[in-house]
Amino acid sequence: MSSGSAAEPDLEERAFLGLGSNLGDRLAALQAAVDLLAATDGIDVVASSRVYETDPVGGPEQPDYLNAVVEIRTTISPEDLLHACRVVEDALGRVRTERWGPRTIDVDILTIDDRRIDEPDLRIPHPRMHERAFVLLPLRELDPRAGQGRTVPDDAFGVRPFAPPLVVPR
Ligand code: GSY
Repeated sequence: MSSGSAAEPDLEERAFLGLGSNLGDRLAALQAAVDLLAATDGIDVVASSRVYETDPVGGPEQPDYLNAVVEIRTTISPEDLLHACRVVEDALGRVRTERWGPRTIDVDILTIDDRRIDEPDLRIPHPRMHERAFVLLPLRELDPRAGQGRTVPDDAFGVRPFAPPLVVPR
């Protein structure tokens, strides 16, 4: 949802968010996250990758994930964007227990234009995005230059197309 006056438009930035779910109705959770993000002031969701089913990476034994990446335009600060992602996670019933444990929904900021941020709670670009095929493969559908020159570790674990792109509300 856009905000800002016609006289003085807010500066828009292009960002990519990684979505993941491995509990409950995983596809419904990813779509609900897109809908809630799109309903947030200062965030326009413009595109979604396909949805992939992926073997879990790290943590305890846990169910397979569904992962996707969405592209947004945003006029809010990185800190407010992080807050918005957490509001969406909370609204969809995410319980924060184990760090690498299963979750109903995960919304991670991957990049915001060329920004580099290194705060304890907010590291942009996401520090592990280039090591994770479940992030890099869907991201490259939307931004073919992402992780250029790096080998996608797609043989390290399974990343399988599962569903078409999530519906982007207009
Ligand atoms: O990093 C987000 C949560 N997560 C995932 C994930 O989204 N997909 C896969 N395949 N493995 C994961 N391990 C963690 S933690």
